[in-house]
Amino acid sequence: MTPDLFGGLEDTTQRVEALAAGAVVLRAFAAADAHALLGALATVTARAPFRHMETPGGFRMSVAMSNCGALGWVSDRRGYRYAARDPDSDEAWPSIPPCLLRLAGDAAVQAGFPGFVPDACLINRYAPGTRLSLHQDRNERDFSAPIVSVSLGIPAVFLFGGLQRGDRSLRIPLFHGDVVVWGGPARLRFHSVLPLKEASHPLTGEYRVNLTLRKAG
Ligand code: MD3
Ligand code: FE
Repeated sequence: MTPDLFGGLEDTTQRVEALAAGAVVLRAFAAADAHALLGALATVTARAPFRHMETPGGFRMSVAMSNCGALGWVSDRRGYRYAARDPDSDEAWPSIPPCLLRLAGDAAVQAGFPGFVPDACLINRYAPGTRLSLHQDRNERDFSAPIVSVSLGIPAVFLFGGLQRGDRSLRIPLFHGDVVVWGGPARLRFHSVLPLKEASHPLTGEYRVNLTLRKAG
């Protein structure tokens, strides 16, 4: 445990946990870079502010989202897709900050996916009570590339299911600094995030921020 600047204690011990074939949790892998990552993300979200997208069925998503990279994930009444421009500004998405690109590549190497160069990063912001319902990530062109996810701020419980919607799921708590790499046979597994509990973190306040780095195009 490491004392933080705010009188708390943070577990900064890096550990590798194999979750399933193709899925690896790198505990606290991003802990040392978290401050720099959040600073770089503030620059991104000043240009591409968080917004609540609409699902194709007309519901407002409770997770607030933005993107960086050549492509960004968007949802509206027309469906889910990747787009080169932010529909709110009609400008290109900000580029992926170099510290984030480096972290994602390093994490992918640790998990056995060398040469991972993401072109899209979805930024999800969760307030307490926010959830993400069961889904697969299948809008990307090439499922042979993994997805690298970085969790920052307050904790969440992630449910990791199977290849069929009704398969049983594993409950995985994700904490500040945890990085997960999902590739190979794990790439198309269903997953969801349970409603977040009220908490606060010195670097993010009442929020959890999750970054998913993808090769979308
Ligand atoms: C397993 N995000 O943005 S990250 C998403 O915590 C998403 O915000 C969640 O699911 C979040 O699509 C979960 C972990 C994650 C990301 C992609 C996956 C797990 C995955 C793709 C395949 C299997
Ligand atoms: Fe997902």
